[in-house]
Amino acid sequence: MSQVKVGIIMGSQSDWPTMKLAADILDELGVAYEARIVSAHRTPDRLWDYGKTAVDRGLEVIIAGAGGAAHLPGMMASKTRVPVVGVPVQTKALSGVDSLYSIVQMPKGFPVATMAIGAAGAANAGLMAAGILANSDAELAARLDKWRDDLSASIPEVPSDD
Ligand code: RP5
Repeated sequence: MSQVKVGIIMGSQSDWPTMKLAADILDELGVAYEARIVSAHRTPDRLWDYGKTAVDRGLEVIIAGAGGAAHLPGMMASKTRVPVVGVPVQTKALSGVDSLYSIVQMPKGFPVATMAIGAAGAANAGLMAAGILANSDAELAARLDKWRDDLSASIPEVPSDD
C-alpha cells in the first residue's frame, strides 16, 4: 500500500471494536492507515510524541477515539495542525454522552471535527478522512463517489414487512 496518511488513535484496547469500524471503511476504500493506542491519561508522553511528529511523518488526518473523560482528540488537536476527527466511544456508565461532551466543546483555535457517538461515528470518521484525502487524490475520489452511490442504490424505496 501507499504512504500512510491516516492515523487512527484510541485511548484503550477496549476502544478498538469501535475504532475498527473506521479502519474497515478505509480498507474498503483502499486508504492506508496506522492504528495505535495513545492514551491522554495513561501514556501522555506517547501522545506528545505522536502529535509532535505527525506532520513530518506525512499524516494528513488523525482519527482519535476515546470514551469517558475523552481528552485524547482535543489534546492531539492542541499538539498538531493535522486535522483531528474525534470519535466519542460509547460508554457503559453514561452511554457516550460523557465522551461526546468531552470532545465536542473545544475552545476557539483548536478544532476537533466531532462525529456521532459510537459505531456510526467511527464509520463516518473513516469516510471523513477519505473525503479529505480525496480532495487531492482523483482515484480515491472516484472510489468514494462509487461507495456513496452504492449505498444510495442499496436503500429500498418501499418498506418491507420482513
Ligand atoms: C478511555 O477510557 C478510553 O478511551 C476508553 O474508552 C475508556 C476506558 O478504558 P479501559 O478502562 O477500558 O482501558 O481512556
